[in-house]
Amino acid sequence: KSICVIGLGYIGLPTAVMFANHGVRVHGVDVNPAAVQSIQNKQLHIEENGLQERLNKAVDEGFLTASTSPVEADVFIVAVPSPINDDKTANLEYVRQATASIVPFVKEGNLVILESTVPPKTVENVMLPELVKTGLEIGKQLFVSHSPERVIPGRIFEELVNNDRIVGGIDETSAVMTKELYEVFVKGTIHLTDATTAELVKVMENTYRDVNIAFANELAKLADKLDVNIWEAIKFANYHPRVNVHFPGPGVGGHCIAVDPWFLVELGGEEGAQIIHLSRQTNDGMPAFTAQRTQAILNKHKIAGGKVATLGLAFKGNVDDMRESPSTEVIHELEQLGLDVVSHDPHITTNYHATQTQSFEEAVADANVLVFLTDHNEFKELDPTTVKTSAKIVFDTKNCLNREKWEAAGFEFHLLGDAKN
Ligand code: SAJ
Repeated sequence: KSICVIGLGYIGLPTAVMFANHGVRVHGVDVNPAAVQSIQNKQLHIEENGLQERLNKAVDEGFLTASTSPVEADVFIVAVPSPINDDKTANLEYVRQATASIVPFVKEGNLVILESTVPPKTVENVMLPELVKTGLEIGKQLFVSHSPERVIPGRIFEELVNNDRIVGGIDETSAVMTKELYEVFVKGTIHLTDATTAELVKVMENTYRDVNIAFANELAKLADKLDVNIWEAIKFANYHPRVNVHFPGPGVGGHCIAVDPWFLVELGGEEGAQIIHLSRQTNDGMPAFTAQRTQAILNKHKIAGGKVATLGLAFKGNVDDMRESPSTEVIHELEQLGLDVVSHDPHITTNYHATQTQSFEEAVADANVLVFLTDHNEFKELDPTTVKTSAKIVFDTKNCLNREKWEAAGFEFHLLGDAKN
């Protein structure tokens, strides 16, 4: 079998590499010539544990090639972005264009798989109208399915292999063909269903997480009024066998959880998706809440203006991805409050103003408060006795620091969701 993967980003590239490492001939396609060239040169344009060595193997053994236009293959896998527009409606242009781009190369007996996360009915309403242009009879001569990726950045290779997969076919043959393909490397169970159910399942999973995090964020704000540490309360609640409350933070970022729930809001309208819509608003309000808490800390110390060191720009710990990062919003809100903001991230070298970030030492040196926004291991492992900063005030928004250690080192410690300070 040969596979043509359209889109060589966070999902397409690891998937392409994985098949290539299992002896399948893979051709990767990306509209960005720089991405294609970097893959040919075995250079990574994204950071992911284990990707470099797997890419080297795939290219060196000749199983992975790349170019900016598709080639003929037995299977086409579409893994392109499906973002939202400014008005929060789904932008399916990339999915449509990627599908259109393979039409001249698709032959009888081929299988087309969509991996991108999309609003339910996208395969039916966006892909199939393009694929009928092949002149092939869908479900008889051309097979189509949705096999949503469900891997978490940072642990993609582990999860690609071990997670269960949901495969939805436009008919049973398409689903079975897709299952047989992924069995090359998937050890988890592959569950078969129809395409629309698979689309909904994937969007549901991310929405479940968003709603649950919004619940945690709401609880964090309530805890502030009660003088309770919400992290401790959540830990105790989660000892219950049927409770799994997620964790609060400075906001929800990434290209999935902060995006996909809008697909359901668009589908349901104001009436039909109220909880989902409210959760999005709660989570989107957390950067402003975080900035206000920072301001309150400075006010308490009668520091007017003031310099804030924002530590962590990535959307979550141990990744280099800034897409939809709440840190960007927090910085924006702090600047709106008239505060001077410096930033550092061990994984990112330019901030959202596209200017160079500071080193940790530079960022904290004369800051009035250190605000930790991302739970990178580098931050968790910091030895506070070596941190040289004038004001010695810390605000931990992710509960990622060891409070006792920082207090023992002479820092005043503030925690989001804990009003004790
Ligand atoms: N976050 C919280 N509190 C939590 C958990 C996360 O505030 O308790 C924040 C994170 O800091 C981050 C955001 O939420 O800003 C999203 O992070 P995440 O780790 O929850 O998820 P992603 O976006 O990295 O990956 C998700 C995963 N989906 C689920 O766990 C249901 C992953 O499996 C999907 O493949 C991925 O979305 C995707 O591509 O859709």
